[in-house]
Amino acid sequence: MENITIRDIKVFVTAPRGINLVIVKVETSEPELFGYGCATFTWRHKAVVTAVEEYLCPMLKGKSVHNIEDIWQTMMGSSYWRNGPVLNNAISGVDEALWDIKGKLANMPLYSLLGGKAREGIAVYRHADGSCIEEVEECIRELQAEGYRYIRCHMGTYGGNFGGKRQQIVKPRGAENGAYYHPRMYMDSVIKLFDRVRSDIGWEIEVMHDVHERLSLSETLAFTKELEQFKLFFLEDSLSPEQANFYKYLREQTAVPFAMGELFTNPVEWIPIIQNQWIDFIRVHLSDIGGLTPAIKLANFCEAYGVRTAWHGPNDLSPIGMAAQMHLDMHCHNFGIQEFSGFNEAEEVVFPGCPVVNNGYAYVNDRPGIGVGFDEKEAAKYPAIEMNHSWLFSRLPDGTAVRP
Ligand code: GCO
Ligand code: MG
Repeated sequence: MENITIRDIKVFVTAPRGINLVIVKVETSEPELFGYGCATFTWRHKAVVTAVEEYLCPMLKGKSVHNIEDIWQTMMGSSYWRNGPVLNNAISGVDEALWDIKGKLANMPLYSLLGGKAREGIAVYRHADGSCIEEVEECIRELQAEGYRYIRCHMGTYGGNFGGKRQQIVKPRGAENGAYYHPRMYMDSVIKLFDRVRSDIGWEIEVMHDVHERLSLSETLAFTKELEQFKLFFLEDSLSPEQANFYKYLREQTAVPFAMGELFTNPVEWIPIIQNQWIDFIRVHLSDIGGLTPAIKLANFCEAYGVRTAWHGPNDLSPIGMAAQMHLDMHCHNFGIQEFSGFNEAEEVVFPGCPVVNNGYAYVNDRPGIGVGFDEKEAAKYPAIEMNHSWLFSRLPDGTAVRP
């Protein structure tokens, strides 16, 4: 096989929908051959850019593009301290770009390179949110009209947080600013919401909900017991990764299916909950674990334990990252569902070849590799922005800072 080497690695930050996306481009010794990968850690994007430019690029220049596994392992070990979100995202950018290049060399779309299709379309779910039940229901109906059958339902976003206003939260004197929420009010509002959704909209749709790490073990237990009657497709991130082992107690006491993992960065976090079958869906954020190479292994590991995939698909993920995981969705037998946050018009211009959705199913294109391009000139029209971090400063009524 002809040796093709890495000539240069570039990083771009662009915000076509007001969210900083980080894209890595790996250029090769063949002028027309390059690949793109997603390295989006939007809340620390500058650190990811530095990691790629200052560490990975100098280390990888001149290396053969063919041996992705060797490059991945080398990148992982090269900082000695590893498995953190900044470096994993940087690694993912290079890793996905190398898979893109591999597909181009093979002249195959990634799913085909991985072994071919296990299905023809990718079932996706969308989010319905609003400030009251009626608004959420309106949103659900709009999504149904567009053909979606899986809908994640929220009211007041994560933690039922209405900026602390609607909940009449009593705070102590001198309480810090923050995104206040009240666990009991939050849980009650979600139960009311699902009660109405099932009676007004019916049982035809599959529903899910994201707790976003807002509850304690005992709160989650009580919550799931009440939720059982609404037959959720899954309940997401009821506990934080730091408490992943507590899933044991949930599993023993409730029939609600669990999805977990968008914050995972280290295999020690997912191995026990999969091996013990405490969760039903793995939801890692691909770039946060280091890209496609570890995700393929993780998906196969999950298959052995009957755990299905539901990769994280928020809007702080580039269309390249979304397409990369959709190739896994096409290929992996144990695919479950794909979260999808849509693309706006600007993203579709900046990233030609975005996956398309029709009647609740997503489709990747059949171009070689990941199949999504990156128009550098168009991207430059949407330079990096200062993002609003305020929602991340989550607090309990007495002002205690908690996970967002
Ligand atoms: C989800 C999520 C996201 C995260 C976001 C953080 O889609 O399930 O929890 O919306 O909050 O990716 O930046
Ligand atoms: Mg989530």
